[in-house]
Amino acid sequence: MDNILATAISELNEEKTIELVKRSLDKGTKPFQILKYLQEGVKKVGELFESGEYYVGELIMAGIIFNEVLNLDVMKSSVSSNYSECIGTILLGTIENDIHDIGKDIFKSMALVEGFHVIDLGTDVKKEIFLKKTKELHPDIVGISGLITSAVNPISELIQLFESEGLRNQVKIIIGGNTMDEKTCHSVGADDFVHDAELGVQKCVSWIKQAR
Ligand code: B12
Repeated sequence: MDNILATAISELNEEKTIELVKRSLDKGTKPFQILKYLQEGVKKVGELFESGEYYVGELIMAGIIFNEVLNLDVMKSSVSSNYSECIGTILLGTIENDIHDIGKDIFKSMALVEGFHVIDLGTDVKKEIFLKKTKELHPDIVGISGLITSAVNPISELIQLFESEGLRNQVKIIIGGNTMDEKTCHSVGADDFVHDAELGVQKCVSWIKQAR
C-alpha cells in the first residue's frame, strides 16, 4: 500500500493512525481523502482476514480504530465545516440480520463531507423501521448496506414494501456491499448498487442534481 495512513490502520496501529489523521488534517488534507485512505486500509484488513493472516479479533479492532477516527473532534469538525448547506437527505442503514457497519460508516462519512444530511439507523435494521422513518422523514435517497447473502431477501422485501405503500417513486434506492451486483440490484428493484462508497456518493449527488 502506498499510503502510510492506509498502512497504519491495516497494521492495526491505533496510535499511529490517529496521529497521522491529525497531522494530515493539520496539513490541509481534505477529510474525504483521509476517508479514502482509511477505506483502503480497512479493505486490506478484510483481505488479510480472508487469506487467513488475520482473525476476527483483528477485524473488530480495525472497526474500533476506524470509529475512533470518525469520533475525533478534529475529524467531526472538519466534516461539518466542509459544507454550508444540505444538498439532500439520505436515510441509511444495514439491513436486518446483518451487523456489518464499517462500509456503511465510510459511505456515511463521505456523504456528510459532500454535504448530505445523513440519518443513520444503524445495523440489523428491520424493514418496518426503514419504512416508518421514510414516511416520517421524507429522505431523497434510501441507502441500504448488505454484506451477507442472507441480506438480499430482506432488501427485496423492503423494496416491495415501498412499492405497496406507494413510496417507491418518492425515493431513490442505492444498495452497497460486496454481495451486491447488477443482477441482485435488478432483482431486488433498487435504482443502483456500488462496491465503493465514493462512487455511491457520486451517484447520490447526480440523482439530487437530476431532480432539480
Ligand atoms: C469485517 C468483517 C466482519 C466483522 C464486522 C465488523 C463491523 N463492525 O462491521 C465481524 C467480525 C463482526 C463480522 C461478522 C460476520 N461476518 Co463478516 N466480514 C467482514 C469482512 C472481512 C470485511 C467487511 C468490511 O468491513 N470490509 C471493508 C469495507 C470498507 O468494505 P464494504 O463493507 O464492502 O464497504 C464498501 C462498499 O461495499 C460500500 N458500501 C457498503 N455499504 C454501503 C451502503 C451504501 C448505501 C453504499 C452507497 C455503499 C456501501 O462502501 C464501502 C467503502 O467503499 C468481510 C469480507 C470482505 N472482504 O468483505 C466478511 C464477510 C462479509 N463476513 C461474512 C460472514 C459470513 C460473517 C458472519 C456471519 C460470520 C460468522 N460466521 O459469525 C458474521 C455476521 C453476523 C451478521 N449477522 O451480520 C462473509 C459473508 C459471506 C456471505 N456472502 O454471506 C464475508 C464475505 C467473509 C467470507 N468470505 O466469508 N464480519
